[in-house]
Amino acid sequence: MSTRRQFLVGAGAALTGMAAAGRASGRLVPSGNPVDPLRIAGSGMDGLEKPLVVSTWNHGVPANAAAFEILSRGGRALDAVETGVRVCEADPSIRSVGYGGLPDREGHVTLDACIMDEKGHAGSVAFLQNIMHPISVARKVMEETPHVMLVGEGARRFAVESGFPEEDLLTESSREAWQQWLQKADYQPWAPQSDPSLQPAHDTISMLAIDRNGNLSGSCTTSGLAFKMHGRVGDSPIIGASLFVDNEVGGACATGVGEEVMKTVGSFLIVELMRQGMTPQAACREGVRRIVARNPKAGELQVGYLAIDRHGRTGAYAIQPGFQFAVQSKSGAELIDAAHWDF
Ligand code: SD4
Repeated sequence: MSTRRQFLVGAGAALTGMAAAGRASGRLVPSGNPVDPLRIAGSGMDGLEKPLVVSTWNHGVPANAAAFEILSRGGRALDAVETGVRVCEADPSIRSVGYGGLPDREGHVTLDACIMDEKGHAGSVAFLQNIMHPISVARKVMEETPHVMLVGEGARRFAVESGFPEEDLLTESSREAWQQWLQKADYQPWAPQSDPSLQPAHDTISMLAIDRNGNLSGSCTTSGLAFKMHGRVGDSPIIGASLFVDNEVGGACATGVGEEVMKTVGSFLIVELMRQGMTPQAACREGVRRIVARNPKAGELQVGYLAIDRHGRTGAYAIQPGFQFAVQSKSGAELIDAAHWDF
């Protein structure tokens, strides 16, 4: 199996690399025997490289840079994964996360996020509106309440009481995209894969980091599927689906059609497979295989998994071509095309 990689050195080069990634075809060499995931060799970084941060899609490059700044100073993985994804939450040009996210079919931006630390503590928010940084609210749920998950109005109230400002997250360009969608109002929440003009709608950021002490944490934040039903919540705030971290084993995270990830409890599955000895790459591939095996329409959907084990070995696998993940360590920053299913 061969994997296309782009090495990005320094901030300027990172941006050049991101632009190039946007132009890339995303085509990859088919990935081998689909029935024996254990035969897939590990790929990604060679392992034992700490600290290390990985995240989904090309917007992971600047997010990783922010996270790595913390890790390289000896900081905690938890701080890194929160700080890293906040970069995307605040960026209005990223129309799938936080401020500027595409709204639901009624025009409301509703956000989902979760976070997990090295001790197995977890926090999450779902269907949160008017708060730019759901990942930080999720962390507060984890650290300052006896609960794991707050949703909707309760989550918003908790955020405001915790000092988060309320703001309108619907940007002009996302409003225009919604109004254009309304002209047909064709309800196909997974359409972005088949409609290239909506590709940016499908780009949740999930991040995993391992710090100098070998501790793991993960985060995930999204505005969810574009033009979804009001009230629809995907995998992104569900611990075990979009994200799972076990310090003794590793971590896994997801992007793509959340319904498929939830039905297979994808990230938990991948961590458990790594516990049984699979490489991160083989485990991600098996996560994809479970979806493909039970859903005859899987070829029309995208789900991408990314995993890291406690040694710092990484792996990624997607249903379709086009899924990229960003890696940063002291060796530099990379944007890598994930392997994909060979239908
Ligand atoms: C969801 N998993 O809401 C998210 C969407 C996503 O890349 O990841 N898009 O189902």
